[in-house]
Amino acid sequence: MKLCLVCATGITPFIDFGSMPLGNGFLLPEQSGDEYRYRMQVGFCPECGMVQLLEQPDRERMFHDNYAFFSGTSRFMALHFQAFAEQVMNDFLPSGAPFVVEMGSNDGIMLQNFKAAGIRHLGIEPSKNVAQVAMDKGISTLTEFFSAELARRIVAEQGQADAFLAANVMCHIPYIHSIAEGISILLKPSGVVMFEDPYLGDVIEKTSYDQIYDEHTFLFSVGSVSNLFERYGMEVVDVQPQSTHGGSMRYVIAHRGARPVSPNVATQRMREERMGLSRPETYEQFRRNCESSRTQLMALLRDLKADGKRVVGYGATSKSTTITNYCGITPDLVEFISDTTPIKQGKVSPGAHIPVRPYEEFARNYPDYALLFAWNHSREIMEKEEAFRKSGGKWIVYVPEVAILG
Ligand code: DWN
Ligand code: SAH
Ligand code: ZN
Repeated sequence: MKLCLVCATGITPFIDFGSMPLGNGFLLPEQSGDEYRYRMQVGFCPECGMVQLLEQPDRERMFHDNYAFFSGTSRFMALHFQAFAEQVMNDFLPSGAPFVVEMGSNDGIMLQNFKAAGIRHLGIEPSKNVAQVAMDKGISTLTEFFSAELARRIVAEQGQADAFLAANVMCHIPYIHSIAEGISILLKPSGVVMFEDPYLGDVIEKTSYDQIYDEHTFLFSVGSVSNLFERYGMEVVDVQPQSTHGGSMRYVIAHRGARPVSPNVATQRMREERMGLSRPETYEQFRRNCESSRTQLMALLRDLKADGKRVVGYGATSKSTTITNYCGITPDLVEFISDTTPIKQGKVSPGAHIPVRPYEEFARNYPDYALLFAWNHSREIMEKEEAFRKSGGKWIVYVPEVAILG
């Protein structure tokens, strides 16, 4: 039996995806013979409420010198992080010379705003290629994995932080105790932690099971996050739902007693109870919903193929690795996946080996249908792709339900 990564209670899986490749493991066609795989199973801890992967690849397999995801590929996300940074600067930073630390700073999409405002900052980003983009913009970055040990070193060399920020990375880290301890060491007594990640409640409500892949160790809720940080003398003082990544939650955390606790925290915890997030049956139902979503999507793709229609994927997301492998989508059903990220182009998708091609190939010869793998960016993409729709092109989506838009 596997043990909960937070409280060491024995847990059993509620969904087993079987053998899976790396979510971001795009590979050259000639490398597709010996692809790395691991067993992807998800469990719910009845004791502390944490939803988590039971097994995961080593961190160096996922985050390295050729990491495939560059945060700056979405213009809307750049605006989102600009607003996030403004909130931190306006509402949380003390006057004087504050110090802001961000974990998982990637290409500097968030910290560039602090740099522009002349605020002392430090990014911690182990994937060297994306960190290099940030450093080229003049953003101070350490190319290391954050941990309690690194926190001690930062305090010794640069002092404690007024704000510790993290977006879409806290939920990526199985050695979460070292992270929470590190934050408690690094944060000034009056400091604030703000992080956001895809929200368990949205995943359950929308059957967005593609948020489950190797990098996503945890699916957080206010209940499970509160429990985790309480162990380190901290508390959740506010929660703010976000529309990004298909529904996320921003958690505001401080040393216990340092800041007033917003009523939003208790309200959201009550909602979580009503959604059934602490009941095992909720996760059994989720598994059935995933199975039914898969059946519907495959029936649709097979019908379109039988009708001789061309279907192309839009956005070679990490999430799409879960969809293509769990559903069994092959290159005869989806011709290629269009993506604007140079490092993904010319490669094939993990496991399913669907070619990834530059965006221009999509625009040059529109398919009949575009399967929207980057559904979390649908507003941004729909705005850009008016011409596709006007030409008669239709979108296929699968969150919250399998549907054709057009
Ligand atoms: O949690 C994570 C989030 C922040 O980013 C990481 N573990 C990995 C990654 O997840 P993802 O790959 O599912 O993220 P996105 O943001 O959904 O990826 C969008 C993909 O689509 C990128 O490869 C860029 C591409 N894209 C595009 O081709 N045209 C994106 C947009 C907006 C576009 O217009
Ligand atoms: N914050 C960005 C990037 C999210 S992708 C955004 O929201 O768009 C997750 C990032 O976290 C990757 O760049 C990865 O290299 C980094 N990461 C993974 N483990 C980490 C750790 N222990 N410490 C710091 N960064 C880490
Ligand atoms: Zn637990």
